[in-house]
Amino acid sequence: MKLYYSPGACSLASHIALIEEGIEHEAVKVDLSKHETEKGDDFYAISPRGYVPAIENDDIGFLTGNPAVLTYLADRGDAAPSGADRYRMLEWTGFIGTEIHGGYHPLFGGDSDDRQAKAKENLAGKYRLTETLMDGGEWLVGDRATVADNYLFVTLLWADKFGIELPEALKTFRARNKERPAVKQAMEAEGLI
Ligand SMILES: N[C@@H](CCC(=O)N[C@@H](CS)C(=O)NCC(=O)O)C(=O)O
Repeated sequence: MKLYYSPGACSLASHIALIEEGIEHEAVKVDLSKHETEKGDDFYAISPRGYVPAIENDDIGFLTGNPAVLTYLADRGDAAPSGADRYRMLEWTGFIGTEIHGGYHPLFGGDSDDRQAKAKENLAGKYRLTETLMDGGEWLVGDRATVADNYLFVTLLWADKFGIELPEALKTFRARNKERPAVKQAMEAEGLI
């Protein structure tokens, strides 16, 4: 399987899943400022949407979009919960993608100071809500990490970078995730640690 990624971008969540599930893969680095792969190929020609993560595999062809890619990867291994928890995992990936990841756009896009300050406030509120919904649990769904945790974790690395106020439980969650072997390996592979 091929994974198109950019170091520290949301594609890190998929990278963690690939490693954790033991899925053989080739990670292809994309420079998002130029939309070019490390070999100099035009990324828009590979993926018209121009986003990472994107994966390529015989059974699925080309697939993009965090919720779809993460669920596909979870299903390829044994990390996808079943029953009600599967829908909870999808509920979280949707929430993280739209409410949290989407909330970073003014910060990534270098909007005005005022809009960035509002974005930070908004994100702090979403993280407080996340803490409340986690209700003291260690993971978002059930009693082990799922791909939704990978995605939340990646956004918490961004929170650090942009100085977003975080509840203690999410700081602990971030530290706990940093200790997962697959997280360490993926971060190393992306040159983040
Ligand atoms: N809706 C997409 C968004 C993914 C996304 O925003 N990826 C960022 C990196 S975290 C990206 O590739 N940005 C490149 C661009 O905006 O052209 C998804 O869920 O996968």
